Amino acid sequence: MQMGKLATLVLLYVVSFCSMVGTGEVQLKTVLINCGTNSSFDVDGRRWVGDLAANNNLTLSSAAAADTTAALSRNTSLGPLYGSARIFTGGLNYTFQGVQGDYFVRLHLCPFTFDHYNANGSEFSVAANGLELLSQYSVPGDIATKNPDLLSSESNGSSYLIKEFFLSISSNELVIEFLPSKGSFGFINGLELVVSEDDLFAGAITKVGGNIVNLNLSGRGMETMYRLNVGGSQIKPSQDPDLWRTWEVDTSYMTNVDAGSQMKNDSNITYASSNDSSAAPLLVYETARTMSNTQVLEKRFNMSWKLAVDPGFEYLVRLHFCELLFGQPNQRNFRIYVNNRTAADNFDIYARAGGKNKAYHQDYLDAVSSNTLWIQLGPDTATGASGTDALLNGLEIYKLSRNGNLAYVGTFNSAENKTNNPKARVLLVGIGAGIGSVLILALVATVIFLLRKRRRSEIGSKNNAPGWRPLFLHGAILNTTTNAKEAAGTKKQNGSVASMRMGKRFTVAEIRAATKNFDEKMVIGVGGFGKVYRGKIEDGTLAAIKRAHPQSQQGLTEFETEIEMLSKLRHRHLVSMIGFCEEQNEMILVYEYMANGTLRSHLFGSALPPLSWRQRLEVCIGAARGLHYLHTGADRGIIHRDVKTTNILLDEKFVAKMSDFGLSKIGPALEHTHVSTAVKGSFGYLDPEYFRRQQLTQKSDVYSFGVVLFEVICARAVINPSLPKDQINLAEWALRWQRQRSLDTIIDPRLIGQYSSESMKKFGEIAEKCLADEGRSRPTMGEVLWHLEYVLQIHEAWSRANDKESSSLTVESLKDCQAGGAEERQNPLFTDPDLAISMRQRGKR
Ligand SMILES: *[C@@H]1O[C@H](CO)[C@@H](O)[C@H](O)[C@H]1NC(C)=O
Ligand SMILES: *[C@@H]1O[C@H](CO)[C@@H](O)[C@H](O)[C@H]1NC(C)=O
Ligand SMILES: *[C@@H]1O[C@H](CO)[C@@H](O)[C@H](O)[C@H]1NC(C)=O
Ligand SMILES: *[C@@H]1O[C@H](CO)[C@@H](O)[C@H](O)[C@H]1NC(C)=O
Ligand SMILES: *[C@@H]1O[C@H](CO)[C@@H](O)[C@H](O)[C@H]1NC(C)=O
Ligand SMILES: *[C@@H]1O[C@H](CO)[C@@H](O)[C@H](O)[C@H]1NC(C)=O
Ligand SMILES: *[C@@H]1O[C@H](CO)[C@@H](O)[C@H](O)[C@H]1NC(C)=O
Ligand SMILES: *[C@@H]1O[C@H](CO)[C@@H](O)[C@H](O)[C@H]1NC(C)=O
Ligand SMILES: *[C@@H]1O[C@H](CO)[C@@H](O)[C@H](O)[C@H]1NC(C)=O
Ligand SMILES: *[C@@H]1O[C@H](CO)[C@@H](O)[C@H](O)[C@H]1NC(C)=O
Ligand SMILES: *[C@@H]1O[C@H](CO)[C@@H](O)[C@H](O)[C@H]1NC(C)=O
Ligand SMILES: CC(=O)N[C@H]1CO[C@H](CO)[C@@H](O)[C@@H]1O
Repeated sequence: MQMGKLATLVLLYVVSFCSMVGTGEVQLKTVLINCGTNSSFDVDGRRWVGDLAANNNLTLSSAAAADTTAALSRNTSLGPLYGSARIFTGGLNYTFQGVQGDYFVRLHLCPFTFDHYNANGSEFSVAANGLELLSQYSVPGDIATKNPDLLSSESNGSSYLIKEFFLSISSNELVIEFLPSKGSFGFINGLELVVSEDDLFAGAITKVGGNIVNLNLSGRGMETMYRLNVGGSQIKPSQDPDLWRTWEVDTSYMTNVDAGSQMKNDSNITYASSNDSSAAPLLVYETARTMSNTQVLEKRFNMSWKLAVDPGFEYLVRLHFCELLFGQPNQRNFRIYVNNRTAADNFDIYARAGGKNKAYHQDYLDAVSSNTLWIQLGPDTATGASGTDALLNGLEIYKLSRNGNLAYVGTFNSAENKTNNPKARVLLVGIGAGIGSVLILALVATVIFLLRKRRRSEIGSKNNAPGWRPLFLHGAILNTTTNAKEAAGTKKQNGSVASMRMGKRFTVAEIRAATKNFDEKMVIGVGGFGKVYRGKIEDGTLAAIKRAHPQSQQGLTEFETEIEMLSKLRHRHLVSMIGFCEEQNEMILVYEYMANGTLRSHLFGSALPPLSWRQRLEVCIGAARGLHYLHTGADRGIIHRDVKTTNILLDEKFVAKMSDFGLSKIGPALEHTHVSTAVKGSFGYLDPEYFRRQQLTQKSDVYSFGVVLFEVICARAVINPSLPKDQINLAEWALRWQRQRSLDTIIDPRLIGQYSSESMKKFGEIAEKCLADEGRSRPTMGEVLWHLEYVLQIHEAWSRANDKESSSLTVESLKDCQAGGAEERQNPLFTDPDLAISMRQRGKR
């Protein structure tokens, strides 16, 4: 009561600029409040006015009389704003008259210890004109989320944060309402309102994976989650003098900083459209990041920003672009992914902005259910642009309110955890609430701290590399010195995760012993990657030991891919890995030894006895089964990318196994039909569609496998330049004969007499289908497998009738065929192969 009578304190408030709004009312353009003091000060030409200073326009609610103002008398490099605070144990309203329109509202918060108030124990909620901005919010908790180091260090002015919101105010009045949690207190150091006069977020916006919508912010609010100057340095508020925004450095949000290289403008930049000028200062567009390496495994992950967000909200993603290099369109076309979905295809900055050095921005809207938002840029090789590099200048992420709420309270809600000890409780709540909420700007007091933070986040970003790459790889390969020790350790503890997933870790000494110090006589193969040796490992087991060229960058990449793939894959028809060695700059893989070498060596060019028709069929079936597993076994499937007869290995029982996963790729995600990639593979086997469009699908493997099928029956090289022109390329040549239904003319003469023409006819049809021009007309590996098994059955029936071949078939592989066959045959679509083929042909028409 008394408090009420003490009355509404009408306090001083200074406006930096005033202008007339339509109705004749005064519109406040900038409001800068220094809380908990009556002193004012100037920074960067702007005046911050004490909330106790005598004047009008700001109304502090009555209860404020009970508040404590803290003259913190601390001298931090953070400036005078953080030298005072208003501390409240009950509700507190800051009411501003004369605010109408779009405003950035910033809450400046800097933890402290004052009297018996320790910011550690503070927790409060904030609403603006009824829109909930923060709920049960703990400043130290929020800081700790971003940087746990800070929690243990003293939170007494060493860091501060600014929570920034974008509000559309229609009522001419803004009430910012603070409410401490029960038994706790709240504080505020500064309040900042900056009007945004342009329609900063007006207009159409593309929903990721959907239609174009109009973003209507009336009645809604946004919280700035991230504002990054991509490829450049931090931009201070004073360098963005219209809206006084801070633009952070982007590196700590990149999953791989090395993936993007920085770039600067070489001439003046202008805005693409005059109404763009407030979107970002030109400084943002002067720097950019482009891809530094176009040879990475998965292009989509080339430049990736991984941003922690609160789940369950819609986010506005604003990308700032400015073409700094090319003077014409179609030089740099790329693809934009938001949370792994394509937001834009064939994005050409030059075309969209209308020229070089034109500052331009593009907005996307996406609902996010997880607590991470991925922004990824990669080349769009499908469009035939001469350049496929991607570029980004700036990135902003805004969280949109949902049902009048911007606040996110983490999952922490349990009564058990909410003890009566206010300190403990608040600390826990702080952490819980902080999990989802994100500190928009954690600026740091000292350079030392800054450096520490950067180092941390860099380490963090390495460890947070996209999940499809085994984490240890980075540590292991980048850190060879410590690995010698680790290796010894891993050897002893057999059950370690690494050894389970990866097989044994060998020392170089062991490898040298196994290969007689890399004796040339032990070499059993040479490839792009390096040499393959035969060797006896400790228990006398024979192994194939693949050693990468020491300096080969390609080797490193393929080595990583191969380990990654093989560690995921276990299949009877895939060569399995026994272990690896990475020590003293060596990259060595140890595989099971395949006694009978490559399929090719049994087809032609060697003195080895020819394979029988049945053996050839079994080998093809085994390889097909391995590929079928690759395509369908893993989550998204894997594309081998280098299917050829030298990559099909035969063990002592002539069981075929696919090998060499150095070029393999994870297949396209469900919503994509292909993976864009530079063309790799082997001539003669290369899918022409893949070559033309540079889009990799599982059907590219099917094509290569079709070539393998022809190679198996023709027993000649896929490319033989010494032959007449029309015969050089096996695929073209054999296909011509097959189309004339006279494949018999060109098959390996050593097969003659041991096959039924029925089985050969079917076999030729399968190969022909695999070589269809368009990927979608080709069968899947599963269908190929099924048809090959059918061919084997025809052959078996025929041999039984002719009693020509008795039982060269190994019992084991027969069992294998039958088991797999039964599984495939359950598919009602393919009860009869002829039916299946004719159905596909109908589908084509
Ligand atoms: C405000 O200023 C007056 C003098 O101008 C001073 O007496 C008073 O203590 C100040 N109040 C606070 C809270 O700093
Ligand atoms: C925090 O700063 C205040 C004001 O400068 C000082 O009184 C207090 O002792 C400091 N607390 C700690 C824990 O350093
Ligand atoms: C506060 O620090 C600034 C430099 O950071 C210095 O110029 C000033 O004298 C200091 N003030 C006090 C009261 O220590
Ligand atoms: C603050 O304003 C809201 C409505 O705008 C009101 O419900 C609340 O009681 C006010 N709080 C105080 C402490 O005046
Ligand atoms: C805040 O809490 C943390 C964790 O309990 C503690 O280490 C730190 O000293 C506290 N800070 C202050 C200023 O009391
Ligand atoms: C925006 O929504 C409000 C109601 O929420 C409506 O009154 C207004 O007309 C809408 N504006 C536009 C441009 O659609
Ligand atoms: C980069 O652009 C800015 C803004 O237009 C301009 O001031 C600066 O001179 C440009 N830099 C170069 C090297 O031309
Ligand atoms: C770049 O801008 C500066 C002033 O900002 C101007 O003096 C100069 O002529 C401009 N250069 C070009 C090439 O337009
Ligand atoms: C911006 O300017 C362009 C033309 O320069 C115009 O078409 C567009 O409507 C304007 N956008 C807004 C939001 O004013
Ligand atoms: C208390 O919180 C911790 C983490 O903060 C959580 O693991 C635990 O399950 C919670 N207790 C209950 C009963 O929910
Ligand atoms: C996007 O891809 C990354 C990397 O593979 C993965 O970690 C993340 O979970 C994916 N996010 C979504 C929303 O699917
Ligand atoms: C509503 C109100 O009191 N507005 C005042 C804000 O301050 C300007 C001058 O600074 C006055 O002219 C307004 O009347």
